Amino acid sequence: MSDEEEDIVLSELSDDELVPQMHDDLYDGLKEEIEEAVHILLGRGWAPYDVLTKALVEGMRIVGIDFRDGILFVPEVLLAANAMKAGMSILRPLLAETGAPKLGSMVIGTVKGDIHDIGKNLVGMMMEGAGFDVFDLGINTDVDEYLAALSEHKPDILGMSALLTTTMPYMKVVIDTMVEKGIRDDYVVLVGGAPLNEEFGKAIGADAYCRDAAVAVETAKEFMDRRHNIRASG
Ligand code: B1M
Repeated sequence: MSDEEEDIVLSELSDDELVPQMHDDLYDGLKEEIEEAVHILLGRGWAPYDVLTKALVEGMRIVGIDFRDGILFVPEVLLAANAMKAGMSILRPLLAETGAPKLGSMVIGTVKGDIHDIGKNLVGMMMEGAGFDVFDLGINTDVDEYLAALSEHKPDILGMSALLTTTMPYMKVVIDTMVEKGIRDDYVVLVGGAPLNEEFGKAIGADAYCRDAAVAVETAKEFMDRRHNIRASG
C-alpha cells in the first residue's frame, strides 16, 4: 500500500470522492473499508438502495469487467465478493424494514453447478423489502431441492438465478420437471442472472426474465396483482 493510500480518511471524503473510493476498495477486497464507507453514506442520509446500487453493485460491475479481461482472478474476485457481502449485510435489515404489507412469498435459489449468489441474495433482500416472505435455498440447487421447497413452503413464486452460460439450461430442467409433475401452473416462475435474456426466459417456459432486482420486485408485484384480480373475479 502506498503512503498516499494509507492517508485516506474515508469520513473526510465528499460523497463524490467516497463512492469511487468504494469502487476501488471493493476491487481490492477491503471488507472493513467497505463496511465503514457504507455506514458513512447511511449516516449522510443516503437511501440504502442508492448505497447498494451506486456504490456496491457498480463496484462489482467494474470487478466483473477486469475478471472477464483476465486482469483479476478467482481469489481476488472472491475477496471483492466478501467485501460486497459485508456491505450488503449492513443494508439488508434496512431494506427489509420498509413496513410494506405482505404481498406473497417466494422460494429462490441459484441453480445446480453454480455458486454465484450475490445477485440472488440481492433479489431476496429487495423482495423482502417489498413485502414478500423469501425462502432462500442458497447455491447449487438441484431440481429435487426446488421441488421439496415448493411443497414445503407453498410459495407464490419460484425464482431461479444462474450466472454461467453452462448452468442456465438447468432452469429448463426444473421447469420441465414441474410440467411433468403437473405443478407448473401453480407457481409464477421468474428467472434472472447476467447471461440470461427475455428470449431465453420465454424459450424455457418461465413466466418472466428479470434483468435486475428492481425488475424482479416489479414483476413479482404485477403477477401478484394479476392473481388477486383473477381470484376476485373468479
Ligand atoms: Co464468476 N463468472 N465464475 N465468480 N463472476 C462471472 C459470472 C463471469 C461473467 C465473469 C466473466 O468472465 N466476465 C463468468 C461467466 C462467463 C459465462 O458463463 N459466460 C464467470 C466465471 C467464468 C466463473 C468461473 C467459471 C471462474 C473459474 O473458476 N475459472 C467460476 C464458476 C464457479 C461456479 O459457479 N461453478 C466463477 C467463480 C466466481 C467467484 C466464486 C470468484 C465469484 C462469486 C462469489 C459469489 O457469488 N459469492 C464470482 C463473481 C463475483 C463473478 C462476477 C465478477 C460478478 C457476479 C456478481 O456478483 N455480480 C461475474 C461477472 C459479471 O456478472 N459480469 C462473474 C453482481 C450482482 C449484483 O449481479 O449476479 O448479475 P448479478 O445479479 C443481478 C441480475 O443478474 C439479476 O438481479 C441481480 C441484482 O440486480 N439477477 C436475478 C440475478 N439472479 C436473479 C434471479 C432472479 C431475478 C433476477 O430471480 C427471480
